[in-house]
Amino acid sequence: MAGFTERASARIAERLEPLMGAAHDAASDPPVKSARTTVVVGRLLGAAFLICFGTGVYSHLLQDPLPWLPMPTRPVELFRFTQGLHVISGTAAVPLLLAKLWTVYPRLFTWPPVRSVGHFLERASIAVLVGVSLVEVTIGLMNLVQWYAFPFPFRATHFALAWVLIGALAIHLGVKLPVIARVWRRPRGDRADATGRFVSRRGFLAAVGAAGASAVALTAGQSVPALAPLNVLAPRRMGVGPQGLPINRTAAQAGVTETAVAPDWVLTVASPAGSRDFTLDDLRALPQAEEVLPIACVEGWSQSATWRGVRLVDLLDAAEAPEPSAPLRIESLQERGAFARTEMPPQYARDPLTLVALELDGGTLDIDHGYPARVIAPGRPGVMQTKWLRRIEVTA
Ligand SMILES: Nc1nc2c(c(=O)[nH]1)N[C@H]1C(S)=C(S)[C@@H](COP(=O)(O)O)O[C@H]1N2
Ligand SMILES: [Mo]
Repeated sequence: MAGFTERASARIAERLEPLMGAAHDAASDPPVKSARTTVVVGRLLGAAFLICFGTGVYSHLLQDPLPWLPMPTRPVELFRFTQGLHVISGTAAVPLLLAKLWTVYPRLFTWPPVRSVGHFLERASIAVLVGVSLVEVTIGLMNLVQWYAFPFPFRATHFALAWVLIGALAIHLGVKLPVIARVWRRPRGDRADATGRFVSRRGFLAAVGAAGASAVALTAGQSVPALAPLNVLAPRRMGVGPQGLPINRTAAQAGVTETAVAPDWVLTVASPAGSRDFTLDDLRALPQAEEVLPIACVEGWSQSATWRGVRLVDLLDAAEAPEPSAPLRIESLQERGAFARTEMPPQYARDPLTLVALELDGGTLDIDHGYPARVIAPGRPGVMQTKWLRRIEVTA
């Protein structure tokens, strides 16, 4: 048996040798595949991943708050900024990741696959890093276009894999530190020889840069107003939608086309002090306030709008509810789905900018934007800006 496996592996190694030899030549020969190119692309990719990680953790803390870590409500556009950055750097990471893999791929198949324990750990961390990176950017892009063709929940998976990716990246950087240090220490002039290798390497980096820049330029307009005209790839367009604002889920998709326009609609505000129902006319009779606040979707699109309605603090006052010290429970007319119910930590509930909005940009809320009433609060992800309100509960 042992003899058989030995003979078999010897034969496989024999067959693979010419291939591996060619791969090795390819890895060491073309200047574009030099260590320097790998380090330069790796630096950018590492930066993109770190930005994605930091902004991703921030988004998770907003959506799954830790009780002892209150998140800021200002600046009102903070989440719009961090999430725009998240999606922009994730998009830029795609060409960088492909370029990085291309500069090293022959080495991913070196033979023998494992030389020592250290070598095994290095290769295992790279296998994890490559696999997880590819999955992260792929499901991230699929989420942007709302293509949920995978059998697992997006957010939990994307978040868990992000920690694996950052861990594998830390190990990878530790292992590669000598190479990275060598490249960084060498004086700039010595980094290329005089035979034009520099040009081809520069050409490669320029091509990668151009690919990254166009991927960003053609999508960033979903969150950066100045780039809006260039946005041809992102699914949501600034200014396009009912009342000039994109929609994430329509009233029809949420199954509220009838309940939202029912004549007996009321908004219930409940607290330990009791419960009160407000008709739409009741809400309109309360003092009205106007605020400019963004909808900032986790999927990367965002847009500012002028909202008008009742300040949540005024509504809670009118219902004689105590000042909230625990998360408010907010319920939508929508019956199913993850966003039918949300929780609002007290710092948003007490913030004077938080509105129960009845109007958008000077007109009655479109049914797709949450008619008759929706929440709009400063600094929160779009998914928490609950539409088609039914009930607000202050818990003790
Ligand atoms: N009830 C309910 N509210 C909701 C949603 C939803 O699916 N159901 N989608 C949320 C998401 S993900 C976003 S980004 C915003 C978008 O608001 P808009 O469609 O009015 O632009 O609404 C939020 N409010
Ligand atoms: Mo969203």
